[in-house]
Amino acid sequence: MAWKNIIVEKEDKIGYITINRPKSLNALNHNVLEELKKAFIQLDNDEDVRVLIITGAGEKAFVAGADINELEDISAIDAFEFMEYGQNIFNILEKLDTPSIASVNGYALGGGLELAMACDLRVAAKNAKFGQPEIKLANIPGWGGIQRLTRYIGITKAKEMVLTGNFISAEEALQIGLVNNVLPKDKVFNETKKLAETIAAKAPLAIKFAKKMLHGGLDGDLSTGLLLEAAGVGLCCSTIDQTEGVEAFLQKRDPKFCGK
Ligand code: CO8
Repeated sequence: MAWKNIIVEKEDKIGYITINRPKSLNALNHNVLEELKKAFIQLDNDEDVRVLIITGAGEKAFVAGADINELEDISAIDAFEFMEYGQNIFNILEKLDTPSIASVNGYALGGGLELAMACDLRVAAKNAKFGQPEIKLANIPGWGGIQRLTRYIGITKAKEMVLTGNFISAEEALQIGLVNNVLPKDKVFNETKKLAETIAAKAPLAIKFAKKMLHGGLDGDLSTGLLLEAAGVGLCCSTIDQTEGVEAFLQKRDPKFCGK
């Protein structure tokens, strides 16, 4: 497929998606979202890809939000449908069997933070800034920015970010649990890659079930989550990779996982 707004690459079990509109700080319009959806599904179905890394092109931004040009004069119904459309794509990303990491190389604002939060992990450059500034446009986040932010950082800080629209630094994002790591700008991509390689070396079915049980548990109550976990352990016990993992440990060698 010829991509117009994103760059899609793969190398050594890692799929890379770069949002490529640096002049607009990688703002998300309909076309970008549609391409992202196709890329997520394509790379998730690619057996050679075990982890996705998502980043933004250029020096300044991961993604500076929804493309505000598309929001001018939008009707209420079109805005509602655009929000549902984006939610659906970010839900797809969050629930992919293939884990994803956002390499946040600059601003992650509005839809940009919502995209980063739909990834499983987030690694940020020291200069990155995070915010849900929709309130400054007299509106509110609509692609999960209220729901996911509250789940990640708690009600107190989420309310502050959503009601003020203020940006927070990468260091603060680390302190409040919004990102997994903060690194100097020139190291962030390589360190994200190392993290991806660590996960890519694990058994993919165990990764898939860990994600499923985590999200299934979050959507329900504790006892349902615990039941899912127990069932997930049982499922992992049916895999060749789990037998290999245990045998390799007992034989004091590195495991060779086959993905079955
Ligand atoms: N959409 C479209 N273009 C953008 C966006 C965006 N979200 N962000 C930046 N750009 C463009 C600028 O217009 C500018 O274009 P040009 O060079 O043609 O003038 C270019 O990118 C560079 O931006 P700046 O000159 O502004 O760069 P600065 O370094 O001065 O500032 C900021 C960087 C702080 C990131 C600033 O660009 C900014 O505040 N951007 C907007 C951030 C924002 O509000 N994001 C949320 C968008 S809304 C959203 O995500 C959900 C929508 C919910 C519904 C809302 C309905 C109204």
